[in-house]
Amino acid sequence: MSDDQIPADSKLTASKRRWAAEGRFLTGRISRPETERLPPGQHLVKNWPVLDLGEQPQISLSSWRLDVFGFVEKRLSLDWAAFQAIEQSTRVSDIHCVTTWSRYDNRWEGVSTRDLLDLAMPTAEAQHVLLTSYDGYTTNLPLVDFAAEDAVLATAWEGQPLTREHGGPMRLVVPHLYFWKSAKWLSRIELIGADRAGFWEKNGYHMYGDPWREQRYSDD
Ligand SMILES: Nc1nc2c(c(=O)[nH]1)N[C@H]1C(S)=C(S)[C@@H](COP(=O)(O)O)O[C@H]1N2
Ligand SMILES: [Mo]
Repeated sequence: MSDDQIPADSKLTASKRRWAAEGRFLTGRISRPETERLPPGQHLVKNWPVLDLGEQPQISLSSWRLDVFGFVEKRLSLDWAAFQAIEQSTRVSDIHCVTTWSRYDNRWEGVSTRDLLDLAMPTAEAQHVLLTSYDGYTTNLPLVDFAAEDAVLATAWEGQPLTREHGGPMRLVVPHLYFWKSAKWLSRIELIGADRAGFWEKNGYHMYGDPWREQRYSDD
């Protein structure tokens, strides 16, 4: 959605203006010196490993939905056509998996998380995000990290539709956190106040997961 389609006095414009005034998502967290491109304890791979809980759900585009709810001014329940109608963005970023592999320069296409948030309009209470996927997987992260400039709800990788094994038809990509935060087969985005642990976070992984601080496990 471009700004010129929005009436000047709409709630959306007001909310965007409020975010800008608060500098809410301008954390500077994602810019790193080039010398720090490979985080500590990581090694580079050229392939793209598949990691998940073992069940890879098959979701037809006709039954696919994305629900956004919780602390938002406008709840969303988007079908595939509605999701495609949101402005599409391209982002190139690196993957860092907690199992120590990293993969550079992945080209993602889809909806930037900021464009989605512009539609849902988080309220002031919203501080964290709890994600739920079609395979039952859950994971959590702060709203400012979900809203990072290079975070994308990806439907394509390297110009091709995202394959089922990598989370197609749509997965989250939040490149500045370990890849377990990037939920595959994403179905529900809940805006919450206090942080709540997801699947791996309940099983010993770190609540935040910053690769440059090696926040792999909860006691790191
Ligand atoms: N829905 C869902 N998303 C998930 C997972 C999962 O099991 N289910 N695994 C996570 C983990 S631990 C990693 S490392 C990445 C792996 O993504 P990939 O298989 O595309 O490399 O997906 C993350 N997202
Ligand atoms: Mo992982």
